[in-house]
Amino acid sequence: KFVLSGKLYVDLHPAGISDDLHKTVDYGKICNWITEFTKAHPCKLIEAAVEQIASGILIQYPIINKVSLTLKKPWAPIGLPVDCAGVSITRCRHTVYLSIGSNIGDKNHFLDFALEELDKDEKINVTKVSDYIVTEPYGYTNQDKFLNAAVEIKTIYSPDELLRKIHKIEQEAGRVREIHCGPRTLDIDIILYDELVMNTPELTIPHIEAAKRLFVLEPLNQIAPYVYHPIKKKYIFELYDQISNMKG
Ligand code: PH2
Ligand code: MG
Ligand code: MG
Repeated sequence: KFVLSGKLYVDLHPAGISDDLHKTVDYGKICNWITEFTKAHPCKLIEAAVEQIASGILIQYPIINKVSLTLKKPWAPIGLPVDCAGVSITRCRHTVYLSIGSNIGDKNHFLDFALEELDKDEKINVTKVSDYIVTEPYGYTNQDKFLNAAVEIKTIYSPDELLRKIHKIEQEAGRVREIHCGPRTLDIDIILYDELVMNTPELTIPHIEAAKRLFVLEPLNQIAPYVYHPIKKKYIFELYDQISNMKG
C-alpha cells in the first residue's frame, strides 16, 4: 500500500465566478485516473511512480501549471522503527523560446517540419510562432540566406531532455554537422528557458550569442517583446532596439 498526497496549482477564479466544473479540475476524476494509471504502470521505484503521475497530470490537464506530489510507503520493509519512506517532487510547465533556422533545400518546409515535430510531442505545446524571416548569413557568410523564426513552447521537459528532443528533430530533418555555423537543413536553438541561467558543456542558457543576433531578436521581438533576459537584465524589445539601431 502507498499513500499519495499532493497539490495541484490551478487558477480557481474562472470556476469561482462561474460555478462551472469545466473551468476547474474534477478532483474525483483525477483521483480515479491516478488509481487506474498506477495499476496499469507498475514501477520498481517510488521515484519513478511519482514522476510518471506528475507528467501524466500535466499532460492531461493544460489548466494545471504546477503539481507537487508526495508518495509515501508507510510499510517500507526497513526492519527499524521508521514510520515511512517517501519522496516529494514538484513539476511545472516551462515557457521556452526557440530560434529555428534553415538555409538548405526547402527552407519553408524544414521550419514547418520543426513546428510539427515539436507540437506532436505530448510534453511540448507550440504556443506562439513568429513570421518566417529571410536573413543574411551571420558569422560564416559564404553560404545561402537563411529562413529564421522564433517559437514559444510550453513544455514539461527539463533543459537536457529538451535538447535531446531537438537534436532528434534536427537529425530527422537530415542535418549533418560539418562546418561550424555552416549550411544546415534545420537548426533549433534554445534561447530562453523561463528565467533560468545555466552553463554546462552541452548547453548554455540563455543562448550565449542570442543578444547579438538580429536574426534571433527580430522574430523573437514579434512574439516575446516583454520577456526578460536574465543575464543582460533587459527585455527582448530593448535588446532588439539596441541591435537594430546598431545595424542602422
Ligand atoms: N545560424 C548560424 C550562423 N549564422 N545566420 C542567419 N542569418 N541565421 C541563422 O540561423 C544562422 C546564421 C548558426 O547557428
Ligand atoms: Mg544556431
Ligand atoms: Mg544549434
